[in-house]
Amino acid sequence: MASLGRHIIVEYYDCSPETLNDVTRIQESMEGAANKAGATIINSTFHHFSPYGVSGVVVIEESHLAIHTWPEYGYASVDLFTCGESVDPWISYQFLKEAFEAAHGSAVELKRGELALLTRKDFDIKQLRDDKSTEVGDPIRTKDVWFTERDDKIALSMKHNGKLYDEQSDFQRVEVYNTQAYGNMLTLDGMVMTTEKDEYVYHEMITHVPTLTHPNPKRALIIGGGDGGTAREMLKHESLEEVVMVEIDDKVIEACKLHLPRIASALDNPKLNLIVDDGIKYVKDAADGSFDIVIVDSTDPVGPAEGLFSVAFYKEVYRILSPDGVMITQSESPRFNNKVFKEIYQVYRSIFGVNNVHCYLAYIPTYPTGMWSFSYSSKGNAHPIEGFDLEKSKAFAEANDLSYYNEQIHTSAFALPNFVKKMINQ
Ligand code: SPD
Repeated sequence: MASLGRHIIVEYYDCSPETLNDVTRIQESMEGAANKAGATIINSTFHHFSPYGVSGVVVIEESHLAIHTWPEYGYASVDLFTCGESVDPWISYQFLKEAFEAAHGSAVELKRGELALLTRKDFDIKQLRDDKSTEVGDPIRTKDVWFTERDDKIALSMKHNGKLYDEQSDFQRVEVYNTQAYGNMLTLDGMVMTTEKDEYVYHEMITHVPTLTHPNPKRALIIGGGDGGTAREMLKHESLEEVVMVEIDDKVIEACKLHLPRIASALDNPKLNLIVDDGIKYVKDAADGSFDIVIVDSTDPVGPAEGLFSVAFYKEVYRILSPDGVMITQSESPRFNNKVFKEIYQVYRSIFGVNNVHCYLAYIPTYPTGMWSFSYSSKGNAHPIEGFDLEKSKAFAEANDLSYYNEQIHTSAFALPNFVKKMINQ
């Protein structure tokens, strides 16, 4: 052996973009490549980047295998670094070429630690280790596969055990991950929509704030909300005579019924009028004054939800609200989505009037920055705090055993930090 290690620097071209964007498959392939070459895996860690790309490392007893992928170019760069005679990195090279369906690849082998250039130092191993670590046992194997949602400044990662659902619908990429900390999680185009463990915050706050404020709500409309959480909360209000939900993407409904059944539990409730269609069109065709509450439970303002953040759409919502009607929207994170946040409040005020638009906050750990905002806009005089019936709200929260919402949360949610007030000139 003329060197301590062999390092193959690899380029794979014209690979399958889908494979290169699938963190679970990449991890399995890299671990498979290590096993096939005769290596012993110690640990591995893999990240998926939003909107696409995967990075990861497999640490082996004989050194490491590392990867970074650019699905948009069908390109992967890989380092295969092994020490010792028993592992052949070229076996890994061939294995990965097939796994990534690469049309062609190129590789350069470097000798690392050429023995001719090294001088062996004598030292007593006992001086470097404590007594316990001199006992050689089985290596501890850990596995880290991460989903990451990020923009260019902030990232949020969650470790997961794999993907349960992955479909490209006509509108967006619909995925469900089994996360280790938050249970099953729905993502749309790589953005976290809801998780089993913290969904209640969003769904209780988007629903009960307007429904317990409006003096006498009878008809409610949910635009979006395909996971079913908002509908589930809405149906807890027995005084409502009609709840209509219009979701554009039946794949979202399918994914949630299959893998987030507690959130989707109301989707088959006969009291819910579930329509799979374009919410913008539905609102445009609805009669004047036909709903007391309209909840816009949208994704972020990219892709299919973009139109749900437009002036024209909000004007139509205003038109279909009854005289005391209330519109609620999820209005993004003041810190993370600051531009959209400021803009939409200007738009709401131009339509509903400066004094009829209120922002309230809730804390959702799996959304970027954890601080999430909702807008409350009333067509009439239904003020969210003045004259608010605390007793009714308390009784409702208790009777339904709610996890986040109560009468104190209702009123305190409208207390805004100064930086948020400033952003919306309040
Ligand atoms: N970035 C997260 C925005 C999520 C808004 N909608 C969530 C849908 C839950 N019903």
